[in-house]
Order: sequence, then C-alpha cells, then structure tokens
Amino acid sequence: MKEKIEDLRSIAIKELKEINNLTDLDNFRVKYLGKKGELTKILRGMGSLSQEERPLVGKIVNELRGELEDNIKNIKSNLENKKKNEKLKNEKIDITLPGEKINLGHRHPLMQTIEELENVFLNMGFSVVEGPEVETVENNFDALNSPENHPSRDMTDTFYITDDILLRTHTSPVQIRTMKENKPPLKIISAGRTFRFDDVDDTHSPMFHQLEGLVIDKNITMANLKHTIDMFIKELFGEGMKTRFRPHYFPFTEPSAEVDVSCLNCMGKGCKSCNDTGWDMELLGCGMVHPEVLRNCGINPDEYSGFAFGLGVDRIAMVKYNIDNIRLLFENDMRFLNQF
Ligand code: FA5
Repeated sequence: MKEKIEDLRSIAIKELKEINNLTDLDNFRVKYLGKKGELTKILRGMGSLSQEERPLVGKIVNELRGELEDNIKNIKSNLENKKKNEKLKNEKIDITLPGEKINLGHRHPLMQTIEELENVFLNMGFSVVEGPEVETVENNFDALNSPENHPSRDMTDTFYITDDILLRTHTSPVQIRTMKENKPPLKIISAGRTFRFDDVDDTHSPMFHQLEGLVIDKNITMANLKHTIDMFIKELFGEGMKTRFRPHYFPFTEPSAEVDVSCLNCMGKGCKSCNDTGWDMELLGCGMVHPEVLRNCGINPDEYSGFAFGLGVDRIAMVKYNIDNIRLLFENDMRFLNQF
C-alpha cells in the first residue's frame, strides 16, 4: 500500500508541474482531493488493511493531502498573479493620448440677464420673491382690478387650464400674493416665465419672461417710481441711457406709464435701427398701485401708497446684447448661445 501511495504521489507531482491554468488546477484538485478523488478512495479502502497498517497508511495519506493542498495553493497564487500582470500589461494607459474635451457650457443669456437685474435691485434694497407660473384667475385678473370685459382676459389672449386656472399672463399676480401674505412696508421683485397667446414676431413670443417690482410704504409717490426706474436703467445700460415715460392704461395702476429707453445703436440721435426715433422698443409697464388693488389685499389706501412695474426681461436682454430677433433666445442654437 505504501508503494501504491508513493507512486500516486510521483504521478500527482508530475501532473502538478505541467499545470499552467486555473481550470486545470481545479480539475487536479477534484481528481485527487475531491469527494470521489484518489486519496479519498484510498482512505475508504482502509477497511481491508490490518490494525497495524491502518494508522500508518492514514498518516501517509494525510501527509500527501497536506503536500498537495500546499502545492495547489502556491500554484493558484502564482497563476492568479500571472493573470493580473498580463491584464495590467494589456490595459496600460497611454497618458500621451489627448484627453476627451469636456464642454462646460454656461448660463443662458436670459438667466444671466435675470441675475444681473436681481443684483441691481438687491443693491437698491429690494428682496427677491417667487410666484407660481400656474395661477388663479382671481390673482391674475380679479384682484388686479381687471374688468370682466378686459381684452387680455379673452380666451384668445390667455392660456386657460380651467375656467378659474390659467398660465399667468404677467408677473403681477405675485404683487397680490405678496400684499395678501405680508404687511407693508414692502419692497420686492419677482422674475419668471409668463405666457400669452401672442403671435411670434421679432419682439413677441408666446412664452417670455418678466420681472415684477413692488414698493408699498407711507408717502410713496410717482417721483419714487421714476427715480427707481431711471436708476436701474442707468445701472444696467450706463449713464448715457435716457428713459421716456409714455402715459398708458393698466387696470391695476393709476396713473400708469410705459417706458422706452434710448436706442443703444445711436444713443438717441436717430438711426435706421430705431426708425430715426432715437428710442428703442418698449421695455416695461409701471404705475402707482390702484387703491382698489390695495383694498383687495387688505391694505388701507388712505394710509399706504406704492408703485409697481413689470419689465420684459427678454427685451432687456435684446437691448443689452444687441439681439434683433426674440426667437434667437429660444431656439437653442449653440452658435448663437456660445457668443454670451
Ligand atoms: C404688463 O404685463 C404689466 N403687468 C406690467 C406692469 C406691472 C404695469 C406693474 C404696471 C405695474 P405689458 O403687457 O405691457 O404689462 O408687458 C410688460 C412688458 O412685457 C412689455 O413692456 C414687454 O417688454 C414685455 N412683453 C409683453 N408681451 C410680450 C411678448 N409677447 N413677448 C415678449 N415680451 C413681451
């Protein structure tokens, strides 16, 4: 029996020397050490041995098992290292290859304009508030003193969701929300998207952006309004920029005005782009908050007064960056956007 085990050892050691991959190594382990392996077979057949032979054979078989297990462990670790090294060799990174260029992009010119406007007003002591784009008819029209028959309430001018809910046609409902929720004095601005059933042309879009301003306190007059608008236009476009207040009608302000600024191209002298008027397109509407609107929001008009304004942000961006067509702001053409 001893010789038989010795022969088995020689054969196993010879086989081990020829193994050069992990699959063959595992097959070897099963062949010799597995449940039905060669060494198990010998141990099972020990019943036929004499009492004296049994412990001796058991010892030799266990020694051989230990020797084979050690060998298997070593060969396995060598093969795994070899495999790892080959993988590392093949996956070598060529650091001299040029990297992939990552395009970082930047804020949209309209967002840049909103941020700039907000900064100007923050420096003038205004706080920034937000309002929803989906509004109630009450906040968008009724509380703003808009008569039932006002043309802007018409189905053709406004995107209605239900009879009482709509996409806000201006940022003025934020005035109502602010006045209903807070007590004067108030000094806020609010920028965001607005929606109207307007035909698209060079200066009109059905979705555009407005920035609303509202100041309510004791003894606020039209002089405060004019001064604020003048200051902000000069801050944004430079000292040479003039403003023109044209009388206008808004149901929620009295008196009301629309404001134009000098043509940036000729600085008011008159040129082709302003049709020789010296004035650029209309940029904003404004006025003294109507007493009825103050009353609707629980503010006593005998004690408080205020002014409000609504700027067309897209048009401000157009004047600022000399853009002659509003469509360019919404087409997302990278050749256009990369200029800002
Ligand atoms: C209003 O929307 C008033 N809520 C403004 C206001 C606020 C007046 C507070 C008084 C007190 P108006 O409809 O004129 O007003 O619009 C204001 C500005 O939004 C316009 O001057 C213009 O710059 C811009 N605007 C209006 N319609 C469009 C449009 N379809 N596309 C791009 N800009 C527009």
